[in-house]
Amino acid sequence: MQKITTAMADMLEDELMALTDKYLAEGKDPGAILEAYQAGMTEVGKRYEAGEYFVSELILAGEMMNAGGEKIKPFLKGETTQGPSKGRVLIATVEGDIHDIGKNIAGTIMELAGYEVKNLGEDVKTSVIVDEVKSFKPALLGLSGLLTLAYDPMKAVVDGLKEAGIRDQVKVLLGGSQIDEHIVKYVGADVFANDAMTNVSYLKSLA
Ligand code: B12
Repeated sequence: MQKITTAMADMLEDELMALTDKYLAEGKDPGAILEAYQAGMTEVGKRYEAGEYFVSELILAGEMMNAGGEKIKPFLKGETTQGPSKGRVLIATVEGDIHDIGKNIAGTIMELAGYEVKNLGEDVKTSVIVDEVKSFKPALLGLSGLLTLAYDPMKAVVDGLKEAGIRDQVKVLLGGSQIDEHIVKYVGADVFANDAMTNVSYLKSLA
């Protein structure tokens, strides 16, 4: 798996795709492959912070992650049981933030675990999210954001739910690698997820 992480971090797209195909064909754990991709992404982020990579590399890294994710998705399917919907989940990346790769992965995993997932996309206006909660009536609202600037729009959504008198009708989960309990408290959310699986166990605990 280290080879996947290194290929991702070093931006070796052809090698990364070939390794992914090889490992999937060999029956290696698709979840572990996905985790190796993420570790590579973390390294890309570090190199960007260090001034070694630029936005063009971030874009390419995003494309590589999406391409790999598409290959891995069908294999993840075999791991989970699909049946009637266990509940509704609404997900969105909040206003001002266009990072959507992690949210989409989390959405796919919730779908595979049997939840009805509505994905509003990225850079979604606060009012649109609040209106969708009113009409779609999800059990869980997953707000994603990777930018520090995303915390205030997240808070605005929770405030909007309160103003609409529907805050107690939905659990609010914050997703993103930098989210912690302090941000949950600041935003007025219920829980956070730094990975794509925590939310599934949380959803199970709600039932
Ligand atoms: C790829 C990437 C991009 C791509 C995004 C492509 C896309 N379609 O998403 C592009 C190039 C567009 C981009 C743009 C920018 N980026 Co950027 N980007 C990244 C990078 C390298 C990886 C993010 C990623 O996809 N990770 C892989 C996924 C799988 O992980 P994840 O997002 O954390 O998601 C997991 C969990 O967090 C959780 N999760 C996430 N969401 C949700 C939702 C739910 C419901 C649940 C349950 C779970 C969950 O589960 C996921 C799966 O395990 C990060 C650095 C890093 N390593 O995180 C920087 C990073 C996030 N970017 C950063 C910056 C600064 C920017 C730009 C401002 C750059 C610029 N100067 O223009 C712009 C922002 C534009 C905007 N308005 O949003 C900074 C943010 C710093 C900060 N604290 O604010 C980072 C941290 C890089 C850095 N170290 O400086 N970026």
